[in-house]
Parts: sequence; C-alpha cells; structure tokens
Amino acid sequence: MKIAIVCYPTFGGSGVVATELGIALSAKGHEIHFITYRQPVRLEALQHPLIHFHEVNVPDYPLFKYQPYELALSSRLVDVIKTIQIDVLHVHYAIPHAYAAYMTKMMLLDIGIKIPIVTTLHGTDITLVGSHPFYKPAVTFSINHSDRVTAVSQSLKEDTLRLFVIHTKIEVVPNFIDTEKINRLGKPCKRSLLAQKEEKIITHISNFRPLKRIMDVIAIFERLHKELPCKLMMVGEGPEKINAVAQVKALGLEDKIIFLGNSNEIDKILCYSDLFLLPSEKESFGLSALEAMAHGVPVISSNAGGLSEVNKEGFSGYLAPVGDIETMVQKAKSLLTDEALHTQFRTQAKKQASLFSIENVVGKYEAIYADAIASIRF
Ligand code: GMT
Repeated sequence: MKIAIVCYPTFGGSGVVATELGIALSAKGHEIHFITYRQPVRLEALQHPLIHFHEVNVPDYPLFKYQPYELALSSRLVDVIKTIQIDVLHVHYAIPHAYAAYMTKMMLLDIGIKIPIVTTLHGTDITLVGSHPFYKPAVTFSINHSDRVTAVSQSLKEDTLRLFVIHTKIEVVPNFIDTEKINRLGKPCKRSLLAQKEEKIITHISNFRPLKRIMDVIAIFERLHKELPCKLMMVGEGPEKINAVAQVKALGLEDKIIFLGNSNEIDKILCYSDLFLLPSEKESFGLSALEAMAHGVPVISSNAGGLSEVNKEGFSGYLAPVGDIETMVQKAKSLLTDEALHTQFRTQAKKQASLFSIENVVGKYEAIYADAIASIRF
C-alpha cells in the first residue's frame, strides 16, 4: 500500500507512535509518505528507501494574525496524494489533522479521486483541547467524517463517546513498542555516567505540561531521597520546567535532580533507570511508561485515563489516585529497598510491555487500512 501519514513531528507521544508505525510499515514493504511541517524527531533521514518526507510550508503573510496551517496542509496533501497515488491517508491527533484530511478528501473528490481517511485519537485532542467549545463542533465533524477511527486505549474511546456525539465506530488499537529493538541495544549500560553506584536512578519523561504534575514528581523524589540514596532524571521541555527548576533550587536538590531537556537518547536513559514516575492528571495511554517498562523499569503512576491498561498494578509497577503522593512514595520505597522485589518487578515490567509489542499492532493497522480502502470503492 501507499500510505500518507500526518502527525506532529515533535517529541510528543502521538508523533513518536506515528513515526514508529510508518517505519514498521515500511519494513513490511509499504510505501510511506510523512507529511508534516518538519521532519519527525524519531525519523532518521534516508532511513529506508520506502520512507519519504514531504514538508508543509506555511507562507507568512502580515494580514494574518494566525497563519492558516490547515490550508497549507490540505493543499500539500492534495498535491502528494494526487501525484503519488496514495491509497490511504492516516492522520494522528484530531486537531487540526482530521479536519484538514476531510477538506483534502473533498478537494480530491472534486477531481474524481477517492481517498479514505483513518483518524487516530491520541488523548489531549479529545480530553483537553478537542472538547473546548471553540473546537468541539469541528472535532466532532472530523471524527464522524473519518472512514475509520481508532483510539489508543479503551479509556480514550470511552472519553470520546462521553464528550462528543459520535456515530462512527471507534476501534481501540493500543500504542506499541519495538521490544526486539530494545533487546538488541547494547548492554550493560554505563549508569556510572549519571550516578554513584549506590544511588538509585529515578526517571520522569514528559512535555512538562501542567497535566503531567511535575511538582508531584519532585515532591515524591524529595521524600524518597531522605530515605535512600537516589537521583532524579527529568527528561523533556515544557511550560512547567521553569517552576520545577525553581522548586529544585529552593529545596537545595540541584545536584540530585538533573534536567536533561528533550532527548534522542531515551533508550540510554531508561537503560540506566531503576524506577519511572508518571503521576499525570490525564493520560490516555502513557507511552513513556510503556517505553520504561520495555526497558525493564517498573513504573509508579497515577491511575488516570488509560494508565491502568498499560501499567499493571502490583506487576509492572503500582498505581495510585492522582495527587496521592504518600502512596506513590511508599510504593517506590518498597521497590527500591528490596532487591529481590525490584528484580521481580523488572522482569514483570518487561513481560507486561511485551503485550504491546509492535508485531501485534502493525497488522491491526494494515487491516484497518485495507478495510478503509475497500469501504470507499463501493
Ligand atoms: O502527553 C502528551 O501530552 C502528548 C500527547 C501527544 O499528542 O503526543 O500524548 C498523548 O498521546 C500519547 C500517544 O498516543 C499518549 O501516550 C499520551 O498518554 C497522550 N497524552 C495524554 O493523554 C495527556
């Protein structure tokens, strides 16, 4: 198949999922065309002869207070789909991608070309931004006019049906991870680069938005470090970072809490890690938790959204209600102070992650594409 993929090219989970999916599909012989405003961060240039990247440029015009990205995207989509004779268009994150996809479909129909649209809902496009009254009618319309709709967790599917009036079937296709690739990575890792031998390494990775509850991460660590030697790796960039850095300074923990910024070395960092923290207020899936588990890192998370579908209580880690720092500290302590238990959870975390292995998921998307293509032919 010739598949066009639209996503955000940033470090966010939806862009990572879209990119890894495209790479996996190309390995199965499909021709993949990424169409976005920048090369996706996890996409290496010239990675595979079947992978192509088409940049969307939005010309600056002083009359516009807001530059019309959807217009530029749908025009570029029309151009690429027509020229390359794309079979199916898969858009990740509803806003504004599903909306631009619908306009693309209509413009192509006008010249006699039919293109099916598959929309994957990722989380905040539904639970936060998409349900805002300013966007809701357009998001509802775009979901209802997609040929196939998928959600990355059962929880997100339920949120979508609760927040919008949807009459299109939503299929749950969970996020995935290339467990084989992780197993192939070089070990042992050089954890001495980050911490002393006796120090446990705790990691948090996110986009530092308020819903990630960064202050909870710091509060949990502050309590833990009073009881055991440890260090905290904070990976990512975002609006809460400035407050987090100030809080770390106020607590005098600058030498224990390290801010690593956005990183392309997530595999290395997770290889060094003993525990992963994700106390989010909302989380449709929690891809970073899955990545940690695939590296054998147990997860202490909140039980928000789809996290309980990913992190299995008492097996790959522990879950607690949002804001329940006390429970998270106690659970983290129990894991980090009991060598045998920690080793057991490391193994179990990997086992739980293997349920989300890429091989189980790529076939589902291929079937959805084939179904979407068939649906527009009749
Ligand atoms: O976590 C974010 O805020 C970024 C966002 C994104 O669009 O990349 O993540 C969402 O999609 C990820 C991939 O499907 C999920 O793993 C995240 O749980 C989800 N984030 C939220 O629901 C807050």
